[in-house]
Amino acid sequence: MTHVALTIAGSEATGGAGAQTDIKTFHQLGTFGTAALTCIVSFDPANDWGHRFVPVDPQVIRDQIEASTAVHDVDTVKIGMLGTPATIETVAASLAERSFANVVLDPVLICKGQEPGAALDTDNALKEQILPLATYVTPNHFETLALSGMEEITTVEQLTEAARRIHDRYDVIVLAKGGVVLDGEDAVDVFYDGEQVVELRAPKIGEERVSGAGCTLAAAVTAELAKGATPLEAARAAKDVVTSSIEHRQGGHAPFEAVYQGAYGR
Ligand code: PXL
Repeated sequence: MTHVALTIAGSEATGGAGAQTDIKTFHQLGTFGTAALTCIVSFDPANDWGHRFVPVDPQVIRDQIEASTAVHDVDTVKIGMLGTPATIETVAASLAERSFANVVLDPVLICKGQEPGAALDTDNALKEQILPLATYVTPNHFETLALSGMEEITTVEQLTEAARRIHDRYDVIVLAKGGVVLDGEDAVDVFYDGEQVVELRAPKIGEERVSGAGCTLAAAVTAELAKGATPLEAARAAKDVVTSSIEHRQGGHAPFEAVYQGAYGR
């Protein structure tokens, strides 16, 4: 039987991020992908590609998670964008009702197009209700600052300190992403599981962020864990998947490009 991976995430219609990215990554890594949608994001070409955001009704989110977990034996789940405190409460309750071996959280804290006030509520709800249920978290530079409480992260040493703090505060495995934000030739991520600190490096491909890289990393970790990889093996494989997906990125009419997972392993 093919291992199943479930994502609980938002739809991003252009296929560059969110649940679409997760499903593509799951498939590319040989898992059977399933998705419960939490919100619908539609970029607005007439408004600087801002995010038009519509939450999915909480009951419908519950129904989707129920359907997916009733059909399949799911032990590994990825949490992507949740978007509102109501959605967070619903997903937290659905997670708590079941026992997943692996809950990989991509702590998407803010999204362009959301009210700043609402975003603060959402951030707090995510920290209070979802993080305690997560086993593995993949924060980007901004999210690492927010979750660690550090004032600045400009070096790999600081990124490592932040990963330690997040692990100690929330008792989760941490894969903290330096991305293009830290200076230097390499894109550095730091893995910390409470015992070992491992720096994962790959030469930077340009200095621009590519849409969907973070979603792809967390989804690849999820797929690898679903197949039985150790947390560190999953992190290493995920780094390779992201590097390949950025190398094979897809341009379009928007001012940003999007990852493409389809070349990995071919
Ligand atoms: O990359 C973060 C992200 C996650 N999920 C959804 C998104 C985005 C960014 O656009 O739209 C649904």
